[in-house]
Amino acid sequence: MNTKILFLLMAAYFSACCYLHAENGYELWLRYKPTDNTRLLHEYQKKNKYILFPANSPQLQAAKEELERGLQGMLQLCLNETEKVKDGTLIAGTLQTIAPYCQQALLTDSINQLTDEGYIIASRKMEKQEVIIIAGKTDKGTLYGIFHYLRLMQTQQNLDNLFIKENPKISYRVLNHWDNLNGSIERGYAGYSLWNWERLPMHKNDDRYKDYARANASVGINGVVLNNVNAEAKSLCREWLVKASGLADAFRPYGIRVYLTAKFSAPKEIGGLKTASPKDPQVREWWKKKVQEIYSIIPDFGGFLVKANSEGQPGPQDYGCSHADGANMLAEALEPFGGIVFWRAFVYQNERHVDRVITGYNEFKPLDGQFNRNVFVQPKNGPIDFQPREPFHPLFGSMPNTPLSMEVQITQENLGHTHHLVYLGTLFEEVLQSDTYANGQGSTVSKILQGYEKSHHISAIAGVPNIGSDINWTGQLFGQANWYAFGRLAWNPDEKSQDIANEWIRMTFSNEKEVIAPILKIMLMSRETYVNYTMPLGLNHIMNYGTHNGPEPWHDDPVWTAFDYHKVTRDSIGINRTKTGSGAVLQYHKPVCEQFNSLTNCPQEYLLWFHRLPWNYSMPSGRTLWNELVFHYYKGVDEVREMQQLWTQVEGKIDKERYRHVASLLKYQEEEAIWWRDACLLFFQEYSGQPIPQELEQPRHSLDYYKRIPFPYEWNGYYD
Ligand code: GCW
Repeated sequence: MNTKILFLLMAAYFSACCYLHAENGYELWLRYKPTDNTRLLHEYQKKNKYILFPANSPQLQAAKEELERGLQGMLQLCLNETEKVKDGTLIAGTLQTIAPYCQQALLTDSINQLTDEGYIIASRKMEKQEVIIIAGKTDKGTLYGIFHYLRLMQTQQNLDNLFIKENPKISYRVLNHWDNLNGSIERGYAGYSLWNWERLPMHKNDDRYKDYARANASVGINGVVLNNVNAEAKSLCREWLVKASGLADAFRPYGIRVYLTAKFSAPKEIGGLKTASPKDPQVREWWKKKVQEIYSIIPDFGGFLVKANSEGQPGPQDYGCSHADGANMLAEALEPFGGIVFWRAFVYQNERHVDRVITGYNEFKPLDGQFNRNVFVQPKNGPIDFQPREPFHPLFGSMPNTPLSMEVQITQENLGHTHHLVYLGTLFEEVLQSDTYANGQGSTVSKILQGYEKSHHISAIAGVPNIGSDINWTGQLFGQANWYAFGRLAWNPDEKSQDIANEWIRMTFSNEKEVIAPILKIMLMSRETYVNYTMPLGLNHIMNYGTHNGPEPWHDDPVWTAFDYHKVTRDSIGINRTKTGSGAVLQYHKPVCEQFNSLTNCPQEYLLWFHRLPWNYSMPSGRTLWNELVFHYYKGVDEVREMQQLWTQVEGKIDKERYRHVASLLKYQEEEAIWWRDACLLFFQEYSGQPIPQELEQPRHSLDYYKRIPFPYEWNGYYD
């Protein structure tokens, strides 16, 4: 072969390798790149020289495979299996599989005290040999333990003298996919649904399913609702159940159960009955039979998620029955199999004179204690609808006799879709750490959710994911951090969002300080930045009516309009929800109620949520309300520019591909932030009649221009 051809072949081979190794984000936070700290590398290699890990179940096999992947990637070690303890042995399993070693290490009692999903990671000296034991009470616990152990190395922690004992603080940690059966995703911005219904159930051994399950298991997510809450009854037909069983099979080794949404009218739509009334014995019987059928196809089926009498969905109220009547009918059918009902509390009236903020509480609070023991009532984190900032939902702390699950949104429906970098860990933490004062000081939402574990032996947190068929799963790479943070907070709702971000950065990018510091700063400021340039000071729901991205405070339609949310006039802006207004503050316990009610004590972030104020109202900063609003909108844009600057600091320190991806989206975000700022201020200025100070960069276009331009992505789902 002549040298020229050889050279060309080599060049082709080389570029193919580069292509294969290009960082496209597919590996998420499970990249297992070689440990670049030589001291730690040697230490890790020494401690993982031998593996004693009898894996006799699919979950243990999954755990072992993950361990192998991690050790190979990070330490370039193959699993060197041993049956005898030697120096540097990693022992993993359960009391069934590694009992003698646990006994010898005096760990048996600690393991017995674990919950079903808990684990221990402990360094021990055994027969003078250094070993590390990873033991769960169950196979699943061991799997979680392995992920934790790998995370220690991914984040370059010291492995000396380990003693980690972990139990999840919440037992149901569930993703609520809004995936439609035709492959589209309601409010999904990262491509199409991962579920390939056409190929299911035959083609279930798809790596994409496996990698999805690995990612979930790595953060402890143990349930996934496969389909949209705006449900189709046909998902409960036998044919579709069989398809769903393929996914259940694919996820089972990773400790994940599948759930389905249940359309309340299913007995009519697919069961041939004349009614779906909970009062009708035939209807109740139909659900029982349907549930039996489901368990015959999916033996570990999780249960149902239901959106009823909300935004046009059918429900028990259609038959003069309550939410509890409806939920209990399904709960009774599921109970013999250990299944659960998640009954959503996201309801509001169509009458615009009723304050939307108070309706969920008003409908559900009177039903406290009337639900079966396998029912969760599931409010969203706030009382409106996944806005960039809301006070916590007043049902938290008000339903002591009914386990509540909290639903958060990971997909950025109202937070800039996938073009805006917004780390949601801080948003989730803000609501989890809000003090409800239900049982005195310290009754945070987090404690309320955890408390149901003691009182009702179940507890839950749900998240609407941002996952789709895009190669990097979430569209914007930083969307991955929101998936990650959701899982970590569902496992332990008292974890700090900052620590979670730090961990994610180390696993996703690098352990180098120069990389961590700027990215951490970006992440921690990003949510407040978004609030600043879109809906500061408690404003909300002024985004585009259809897409929910981009400003449309002028939206005025016969149904719900932006005016219902800001109520702007020439005199004032905001909504009076105090005791003299809609009374929403009264749904909170004292002293929260008094705090929100008082103009001077109300946190500034919620000011216009609870109070209606004149434009010249004097703010604590000394500015008028108008000038304060201007200040926030401009600050938001400045902060996006700061985020861009910070991002340039990692150029050359991380791979080109992901660097460029994020840089390009940050530019896009800046453009949209300016759009938000200009459009909102020009619109509100029509009412305030006050100027945008001359020294500030003036709006680029007229209000008329902003009202005319199309929204970038006309979403054509549910509302069309
Ligand atoms: O705010 C709305 C969303 C809908 C969604 C609904 C809900 C699934 O815009 O797309 O429907 O919330 O949570 O049920």
